[in-house]
Amino acid sequence: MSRFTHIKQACSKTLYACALVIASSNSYAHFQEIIPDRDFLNSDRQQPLNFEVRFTHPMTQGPVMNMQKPKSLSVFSNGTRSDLLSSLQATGDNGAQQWSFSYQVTEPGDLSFAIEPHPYWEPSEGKMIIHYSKVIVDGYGDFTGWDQNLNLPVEIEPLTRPYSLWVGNAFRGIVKRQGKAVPFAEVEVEWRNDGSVTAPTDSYITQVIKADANGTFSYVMPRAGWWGFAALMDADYQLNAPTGDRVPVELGGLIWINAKAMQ
Ligand SMILES: [Cu+2]
Repeated sequence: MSRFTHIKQACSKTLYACALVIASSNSYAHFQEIIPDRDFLNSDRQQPLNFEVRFTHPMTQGPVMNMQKPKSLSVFSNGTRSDLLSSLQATGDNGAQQWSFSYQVTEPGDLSFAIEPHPYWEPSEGKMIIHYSKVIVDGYGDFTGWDQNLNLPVEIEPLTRPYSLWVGNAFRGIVKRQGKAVPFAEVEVEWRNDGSVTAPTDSYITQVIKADANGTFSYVMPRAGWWGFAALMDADYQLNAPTGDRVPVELGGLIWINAKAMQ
């Protein structure tokens, strides 16, 4: 999945950047990012959480794909769901639209933020892509709710508490589709590169793992920062591409995990 060269039309930054990517990489993956400025809240005089939302290739730091306003954006906490769509602000330049939003937390309890983007047409792969993405924030050390399923069509259910992790910790999860574990599901992993690491070969850009017979996987995070885990599978339906053709659909269930250095 998503292992084909990006063609120029699909890259929306500059042609120069795309040409570099085409020349240097034919095996990097799309990831729907939803990244907060921190993964914990610990003081009662807390500033709002600020999120960046974009569709990109994290390990190669781009290109950024143009992203329509998402279909849904929600926060789940203490058994309730709140719609955050109206808080989204468009950012980014023309042709590479991104989004941001802020959220003021008012009570203790883990917060699960989830986004459903509109299907993205990827001409180089001949398919539409929908990545359901989530990230979980520790709300004042309450530690309840982090393992709740959000009933996304494809979802990674964390077996490891998905925040306050050290570098070298393993992240474990179960890949689920419509609430059921997916045996041997494919999971792609990328580090959200800050520019400090260059992959020695293209094969290092996206790590690829498979879940076991119970849909469970594990990955040890070797570096501080944000890690994206994307469980990928083909949808059992097709969609109309902008070309007018009926095309296959790639579904992704993503979770973002932050690891901190122990120092
Ligand atoms: Cu792309």
